[in-house]
Amino acid sequence: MASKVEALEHWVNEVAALTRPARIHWCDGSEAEYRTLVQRMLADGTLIELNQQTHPGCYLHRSHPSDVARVEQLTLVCHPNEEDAGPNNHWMAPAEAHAKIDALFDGCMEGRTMYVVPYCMGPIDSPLARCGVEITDSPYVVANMKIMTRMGAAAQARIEREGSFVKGLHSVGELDPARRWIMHFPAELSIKSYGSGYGGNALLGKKCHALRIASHQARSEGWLAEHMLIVGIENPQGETHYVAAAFPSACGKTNLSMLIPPEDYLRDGWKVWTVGDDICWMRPGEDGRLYAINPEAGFFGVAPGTSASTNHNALTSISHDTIFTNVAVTADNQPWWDGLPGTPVTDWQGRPYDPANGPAAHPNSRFTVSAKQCPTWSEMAEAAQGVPISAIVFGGRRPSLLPLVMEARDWTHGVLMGAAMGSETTAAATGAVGVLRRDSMAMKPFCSYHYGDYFGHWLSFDKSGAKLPKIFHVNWFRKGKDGKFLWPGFGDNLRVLEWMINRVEDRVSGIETPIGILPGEGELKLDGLRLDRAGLDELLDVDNAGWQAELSAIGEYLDSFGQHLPERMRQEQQRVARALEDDAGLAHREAVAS
Ligand code: GTP
Ligand code: SPV
Ligand code: MN
Repeated sequence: MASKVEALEHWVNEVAALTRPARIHWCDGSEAEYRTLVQRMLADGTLIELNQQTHPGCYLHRSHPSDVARVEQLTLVCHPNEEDAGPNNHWMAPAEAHAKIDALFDGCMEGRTMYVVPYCMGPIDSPLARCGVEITDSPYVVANMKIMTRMGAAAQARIEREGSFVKGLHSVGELDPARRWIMHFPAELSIKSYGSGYGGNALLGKKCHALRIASHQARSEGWLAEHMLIVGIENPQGETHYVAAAFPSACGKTNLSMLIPPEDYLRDGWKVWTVGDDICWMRPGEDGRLYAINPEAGFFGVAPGTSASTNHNALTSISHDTIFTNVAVTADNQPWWDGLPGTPVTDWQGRPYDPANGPAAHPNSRFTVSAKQCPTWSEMAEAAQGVPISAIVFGGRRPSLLPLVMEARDWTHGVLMGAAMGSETTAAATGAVGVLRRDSMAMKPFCSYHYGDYFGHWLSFDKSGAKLPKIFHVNWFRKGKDGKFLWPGFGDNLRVLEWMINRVEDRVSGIETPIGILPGEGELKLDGLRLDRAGLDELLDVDNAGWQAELSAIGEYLDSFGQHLPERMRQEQQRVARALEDDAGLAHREAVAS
């Protein structure tokens, strides 16, 4: 049997024999290595220097215009058994998939450098962390992996100690959408990605490893790998509650994870601590609570909309040592997108800016920055045991029906709320934007196995001795008749988080409704907010007829998971549907009686 060290070498040699690079570079993760890479990319035009007076250490990368987002239709999970992929994934048989993509990898690195990138997802000494190695021919990917993960010698040492790691093979290929695949082999703990240099397609530690491979591992090992931010909310008494929240791509995770409290909250001494902005791995601790780590070390955040008024912490984080991808630039070479002052002169494709060509910065333009640069970065983000989670929040872009906030009556109801999540699609993936689709637990693009089994896995955490977090659902994106958002959002979302924590601490009682517990009169602190009574009523309204239709749509959606759907989910959907019918009946009898 090959020794643990040999396992890695053996695989690297195998890949080199297939891709035939001119050179192999083993990354040590040092600053010197990063600087050398940057210099090389500046020389060949992969990176463009931004204004070093205003933005020291900041560079711009322009991706191929057809390679600007995740590509869900080209993203496959390759389980030996098709059934395991479920209707929520695209599937291909492993042998066929390997053959298809290996043909593309054949000789694809000729004349180029192959980088071997060992990385650790999570604090390097954490038992919850997991390691991987990405082999790539893209120095841009290496530089991003350096920022986004614990990359280099320490990770390699852990891999050589443990022996097991996720194998990720990546090549930018020809950047031709017709020769592009993002393939996952969960049973082999391996990923093969060809033909894209963009974010979630190419930085394999992120969505490919930390969500798709990890969700499969988590299922068999009894933990959860989720598309969630982690934020600590410290009250004026110095008590901190950690909240994990799942919103689909471009629906507010980064913003909520680093929110700035409204003036009066700041004055009272509230503080917010960022632990993670995109991915959360959690498992039950000895005391029965769920403990979470952020497997990442940086932020790959949406640039448009990031401004001094919406997310000052993000703006401060990206004022230096940041890689920008597909943003616009100003006349004095500063990065620019909608929400920033200044005027764009060059668009994201490097053309003179002309509004006729669309927005100056691509709607899915991004920044890559070390989490350590965030003013609210929590020291607990480095804690090996993770942070205890008090509340789990689900939410999406729902222009109507879904109230500002509601609480699940128990874990089973909460799992139904997560499964029923819907959201309007965004620019984070290619395809139409603004189309409402179900996106259970914000994991539609990332759960690598059958959603029915995934709901069952979620339900399995509800067992004796468990001290589970409360589950909530929020909607920051409800619109009024004028088409404008009813809720101010951003920093003011703390008002909703405070209510949740008050519920966790049993300080407020809420109001029970058929769809869940909503804030009672006066329980949401709204002083100083420009929100009229009618707006608040609309935000907290329970439209019985609308909800009955929603429950029936949820029932149909659950049906699509067939035999894999746990019976408890079906029963829960029926319970809520019945409660709505009873409530409508009651309201009708009251109306007749009066
Ligand atoms: P991914 O990185 O793709 O997973 O996105 P994300 O979930 O981290 O979303 P992000 O925080 O980057 O926000 C995406 C967009 O939503 C930005 O344009 C934000 O300005 C906007 N946004 C975030 N929070 C709110 C909010 O509370 N209200 C409103 N109206 N918009 C918000
Ligand atoms: C998302 O789309 O949810 C992201 C960006 O966080 S990417 O890394 O491209 O997946
Ligand atoms: Mn994301």
